[in-house]
Amino acid sequence: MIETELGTLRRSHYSDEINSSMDGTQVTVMGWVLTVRGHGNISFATIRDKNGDVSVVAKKGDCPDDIREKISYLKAHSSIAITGNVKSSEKAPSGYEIVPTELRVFSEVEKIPPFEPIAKTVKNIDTRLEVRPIDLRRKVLQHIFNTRSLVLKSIRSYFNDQNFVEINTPKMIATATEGGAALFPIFYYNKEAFLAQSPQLYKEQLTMSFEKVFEIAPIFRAEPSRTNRHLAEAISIDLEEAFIDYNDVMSRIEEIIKISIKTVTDYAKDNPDAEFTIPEIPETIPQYSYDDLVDKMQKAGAKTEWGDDLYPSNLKKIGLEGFYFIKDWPLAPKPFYVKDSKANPKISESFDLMFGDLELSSGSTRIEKRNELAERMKNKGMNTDAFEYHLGAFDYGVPPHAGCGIGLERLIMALTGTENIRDVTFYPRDVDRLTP
Ligand code: AMO
Repeated sequence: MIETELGTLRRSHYSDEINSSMDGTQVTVMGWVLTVRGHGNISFATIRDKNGDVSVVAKKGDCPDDIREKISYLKAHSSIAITGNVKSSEKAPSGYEIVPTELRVFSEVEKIPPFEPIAKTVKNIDTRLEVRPIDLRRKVLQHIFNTRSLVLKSIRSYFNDQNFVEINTPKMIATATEGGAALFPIFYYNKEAFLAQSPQLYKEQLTMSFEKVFEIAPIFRAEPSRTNRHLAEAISIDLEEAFIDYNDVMSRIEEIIKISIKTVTDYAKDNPDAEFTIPEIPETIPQYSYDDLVDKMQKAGAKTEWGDDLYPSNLKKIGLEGFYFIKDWPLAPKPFYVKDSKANPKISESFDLMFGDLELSSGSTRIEKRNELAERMKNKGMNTDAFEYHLGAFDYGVPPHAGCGIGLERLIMALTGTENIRDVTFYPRDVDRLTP
């Protein structure tokens, strides 16, 4: 009888904690079945755990017959434990194999997965997303999501080292902050409310008390477009700081990008099979003004006017690559909280961080005076009464402040050379997808 319950059995080693010098040691490994092959009197299996793979060789005479037979019938993905003895082996990729003495099959797989667990690429992303839990077992994605987790850890450490306070702001809110069109309405008891597009107003308010704050949390955008760079639910790394302006925020972003690149580079060194395309970063990230780029685009024959958005196709035309900032955007299309340039009221103290034609972040100096903020809202046709909960804070002295939001998924795309935003998102949400 092959046991099926975990009971008191526990793993003794992860795959990477065993080596060929442990010849004869009894170990218990746990994981899921990657591959199985049977040749009459011998069965081979590869078990994968979160750190790597273990080869199991069940040979007639060396291990109980029922275990050898059961192993030969196992299907990929079954979740199992094997207790056995380590045997050094030159043939095994890790230099050792396990000769099993006990097997537990916790959950047997009934289905044939729509793709091999060892598949490097699977053409149709929807096929993968439908069975996301097992898609995420593939090595390519394991590397991406392990890296994503480490990048988040290093960014959090950066903020902690710099004495930022980690905040959490409401995700069910009363008013739009980034323009009205891309909002998800929800029922909030008997009122209409929205999913937050950004922690914008709350993070600004919190600079009044904590000065330096950051939040890493979902933002919700009812994006109507089907692209490889837009999600309906994305993770934003937001920072906001008192007594600084947008130039200081760009310096912080530069540090964050450098730390993130180092994290990915270190990971790739430790995991040579992670096939990332890691970007280079110059000592200082170049800064281009909006004016200069419009000029360049016009000279390159693009049909663009001052005031237009800078479209990816036009950015491509002027050959901008890698990381760069576009700063001093026209004020008019910017959200109401963005400060105008005192030298030229048509221009804002704002920037976007770009990677090629992909926008990774936007940020700005914010307005800190109530009358200016209310004026901007009115000019944009907004109802200031609905924002009194925010405007009211400005009656009590909001410090000069600036900040930005960095899209985590887009950052990971840039850091690893991933083309589709869905491949850096555990469970992507878009126009067509609300499950799994
Ligand atoms: P913005 O709207 O530019 O600015 O968003 C900031 C960053 O968030 C990411 N992002 C997205 N990523 C994937 N899918 C989406 N639909 C999506 N929308 C945004 C991008 C983008 O650069 N409140 C300001 C930030 C600030 O000024 O502090 C804001 O939300 O990488």
